[in-house]
Amino acid sequence: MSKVLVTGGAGFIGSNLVDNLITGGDQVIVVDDLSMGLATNLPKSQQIKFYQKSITNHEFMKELLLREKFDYIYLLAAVASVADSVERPYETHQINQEANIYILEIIRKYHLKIKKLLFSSSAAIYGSNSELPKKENSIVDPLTPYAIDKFSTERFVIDCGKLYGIPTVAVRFFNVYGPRQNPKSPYSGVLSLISQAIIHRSTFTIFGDGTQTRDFVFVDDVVQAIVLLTKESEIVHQVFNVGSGEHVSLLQVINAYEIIAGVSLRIVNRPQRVGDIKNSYADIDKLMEVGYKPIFDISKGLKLYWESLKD
Ligand code: UD2
Repeated sequence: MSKVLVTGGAGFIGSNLVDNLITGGDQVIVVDDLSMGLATNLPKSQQIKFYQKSITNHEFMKELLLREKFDYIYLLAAVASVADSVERPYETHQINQEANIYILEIIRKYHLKIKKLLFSSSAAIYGSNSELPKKENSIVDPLTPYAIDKFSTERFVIDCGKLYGIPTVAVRFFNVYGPRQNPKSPYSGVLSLISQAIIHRSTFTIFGDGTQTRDFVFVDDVVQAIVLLTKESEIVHQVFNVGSGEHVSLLQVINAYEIIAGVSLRIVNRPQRVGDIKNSYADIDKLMEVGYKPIFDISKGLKLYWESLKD
């Protein structure tokens, strides 16, 4: 049994990870301010302790880290909306970078003996680089406060990990989707917005002509990847893309979803969003070399997602 900290553990990816850890017998401590997450996302279990706190609360985080002596730490808490980071660059920086550096600092200063710390970065760091598929050593071009914070924290986590002998790893998520994705903001993941439109029989807006492509990766595959990277002690101070390794257009995804849900979406077309990337998909060879094997293709993943929404 390991003791694990998951920041952002009540959120979309975090709560799916927590399910997996609980099943594996771990003791899990969740820190989440519920800005996007929901307490009801967490399974009812003696193995979980939940703190509704912001990771920017230094006093709380320091006390928690010194008291609990974690084996593994997953840094998933973030303001995930790129648009929000453009509106509030300083505030989102406190969460997306500063709070994470503080956690590293406590580990360094107090010589905490963790087995692995994983930081979740994003495909956003590749910015306008049009190279496809994106490799971990492709040129990065972070264009927004969100992407800048993700990239610099990634570097901190990896290079300070090396410098101070802290076992760390970072991952760059592509377009993650699946149960518990929150459709609350217009900048939420497109598949959560399409789901909403299907459920409420409302219109769905396609920005652009719908031929833009994305690497949609089902959340269970993401959980598989991040658990593998933390538990494998040999893997340190590296960054990995986390995607499905496949890419589909928005129109193809909509079509597949319509068949699964048995409905026809009412679609409105609007001009392409400013800064929208035309094509994005991950080269996942590096991740596959260490044992990752994506299990859910888009139609399998969409079916499971749709089932979870019907429940
Ligand atoms: C994703 C991430 C973002 C960042 C980026 C990196 C999500 C939610 N966002 O942005 O955080 O990491 O990748 O490249 O995972 N769309 C519509 N109608 C809608 C909503 C979206 O047509 O109502 C389009 C949108 O313009 C885009 C595509 O669908 O072309 C996917 O949009 P998204 O917001 O799900 O994800 P993305 O790739 O812009």
